[in-house]
Amino acid sequence: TRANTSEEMGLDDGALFADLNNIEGGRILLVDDQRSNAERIRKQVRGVFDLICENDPQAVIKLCADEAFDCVLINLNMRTHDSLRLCSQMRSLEKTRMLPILVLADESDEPRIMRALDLGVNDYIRKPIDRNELMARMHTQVLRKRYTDALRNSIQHTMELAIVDGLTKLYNRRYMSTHLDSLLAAAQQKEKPVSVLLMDIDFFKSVNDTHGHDAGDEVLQEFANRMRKNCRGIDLVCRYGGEEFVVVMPDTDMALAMVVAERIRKKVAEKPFIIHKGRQMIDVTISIGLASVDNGAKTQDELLKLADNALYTAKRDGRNRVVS
Ligand code: GH3
Ligand code: MG
Ligand code: MG
Ligand code: MG
Repeated sequence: TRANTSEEMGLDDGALFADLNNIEGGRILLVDDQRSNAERIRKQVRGVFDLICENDPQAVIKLCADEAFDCVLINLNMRTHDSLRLCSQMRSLEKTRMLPILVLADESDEPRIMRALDLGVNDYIRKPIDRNELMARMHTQVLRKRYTDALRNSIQHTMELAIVDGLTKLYNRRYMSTHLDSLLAAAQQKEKPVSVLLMDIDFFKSVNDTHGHDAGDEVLQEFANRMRKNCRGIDLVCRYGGEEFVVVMPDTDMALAMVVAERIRKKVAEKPFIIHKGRQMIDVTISIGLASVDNGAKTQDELLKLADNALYTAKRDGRNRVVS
C-alpha cells in the first residue's frame, strides 16, 4: 500500500489556491430593468467579466440555482421590481445565501443602501458609476467568493478522506472499524448476529506485473463498483488494505452470510473486468473468508482473525472460493 502524500490528502494549499488571483472570466449577474444602464456596465467590465443580465427577480432566483455566478450586481432603484425584496430572498435561500451581492444605488438613496446592508448585501456602489471603483469592488467580491469556495471544498474533501478511501470511494478501514465496534456492542445486547467477509483478490500481483500498476488501480475501482452494485443496502463495504476488502453484515447469521458471499464471488468471476477504456479485459477472482459472531467471536479482533484464518484456507485450497 502506498502512503498518502499530503497532496492526496488535500492539504496542499498551494495547488488548491494557486489560481485564485485569476478572476478573468468571472461571471457577473446584473439585475437591472434599465437597458441603457446594463449596456454601460457591460462596456465597463468587458474583457474581464462575463455579464449576464436579467430583470425579473423570480428568473434571477432560478438562474442562480441553475448556474454558477461569482457575483450578483443589483440595481436598487429598478422601476418595475422590488430590489430589496430580492436581496432579502437571496439571503434566505440556501443556493444564494453565500453569493456575493453588490448593489448599485442612486447617490441620494442613503436609506435604501442602509436597508440593503442590513439585509446582508456585501457592498454598494453609488451612481454615476466610476469604472475603476466598480472593477475594484467586484474584484474584491469575486476573489472572496473564490477563496471561500476553495476553502469549503478543501474542508469537504478532508472530511470525506476521513471516512472514504480515495481510490475506490469505499469506506476506509478506520471508519469500518468504528462502525463494526458499535454493531458488535448492539449485537451483544439484542442478541442479533453480525457477520463479516474478508476478501482478497487472487494473484493481484500478476495483474500489476502483466498490465501495469495503473491497470491494477482500475481493477480495484471496477471491483468497488461491482461491490456497490451487488451488496445489500445494510452491508458496509470497505477497503481494508491494498487489495483486501471487508464487508460488514449486520443482522446476518452465518448461513445467510454464506449466500451473500457466494453471490459476490460469482459477480466478480463471471464477467471479465474491462479497463483501459475498453481496450483490456482481465479475468479476476477473489477468495473470501467468512466469520460470524455465531462462531463465538466477541471482539472485532477475534472476528477478523477468524475471517483471516478462513481466507488463508480459501487461498490454500485453490482460491476463487468462500470458506467459513
Ligand atoms: P494471492 O492473494 O492470491 O495470494 O496473490 P496476490 O498476488 O494477490 O498476493 P499479495 O497479497 O501478496 O499481493 C497483493 C499485491 O497488491 C501487492 C501489491 O503490489 C498490490 N497492491 C496493493 N495495493 C495496491 C494498489 O493500490 N494498487 C495496485 N495497482 N496494486 C496494489
Ligand atoms: Mg493481499
Ligand atoms: Mg496475499
Ligand atoms: Mg491477493
